[in-house]
Amino acid sequence: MAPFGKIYSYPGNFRVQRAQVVANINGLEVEVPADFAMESTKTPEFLAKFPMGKIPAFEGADGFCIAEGAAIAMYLAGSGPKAQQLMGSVQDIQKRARISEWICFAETELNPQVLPAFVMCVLKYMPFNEASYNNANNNLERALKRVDQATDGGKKQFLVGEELTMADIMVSGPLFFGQGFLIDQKMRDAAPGAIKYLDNLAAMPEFKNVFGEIKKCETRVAAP
Ligand SMILES: N[C@@H](CCC(=O)N[C@@H](CS)C(=O)NCC(=O)O)C(=O)O
Repeated sequence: MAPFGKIYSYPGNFRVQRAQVVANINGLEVEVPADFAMESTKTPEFLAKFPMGKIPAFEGADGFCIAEGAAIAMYLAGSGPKAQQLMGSVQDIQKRARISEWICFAETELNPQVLPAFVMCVLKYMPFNEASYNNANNNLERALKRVDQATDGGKKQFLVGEELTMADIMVSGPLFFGQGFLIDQKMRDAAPGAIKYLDNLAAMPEFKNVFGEIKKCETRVAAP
């Protein structure tokens, strides 16, 4: 298989893991170089390709460069034989819109709720702010209930239609990640259908091969 491209990132980044799930489904060889160093994102060479200086950042074997985790995953989804399954067919504009709705949901209703606790309480890069912590957790609980409802209490295996799409891949990434430190037993008990849906996805080889065993915390991280 000829390499399709590289994604620059530190290891264990759920935005990259989602893209790897998509690449594998489409049979695309995408490398995540092990020698990546965060400092390299501020070099003139990196900034020339990725002006925000952030990761994940994708560089194609053909020279095409694109940033933003969701855009990278969507580019990989559209670049192989499973494009229609993952993104919906161009004829079925409503299905495509529904998949886009869930992609936007993941990026705006899940990622920003999961990350504050990680940055403030796990990495401790930012000072703890109780209001932001509580606000993010309340919004995350609300979003989990939305997933619970959309999957009919975990009875539906996929969010859109009867097969795996980008909706499931994008939504599950931050929730798999969040279960390790924030989505604790109490939060899981409030949205059991959403958790059943996630457990079903996690057992699929497409996810298991990339995310491995999903870690689940008993109690959420708190103020340091
Ligand atoms: N909107 C971007 C955000 C990416 C992001 O915030 N990346 C962080 C690491 S997780 C980063 O590169 N930070 C370096 C910086 O802010 O200079 C995406 O969804 O991909």
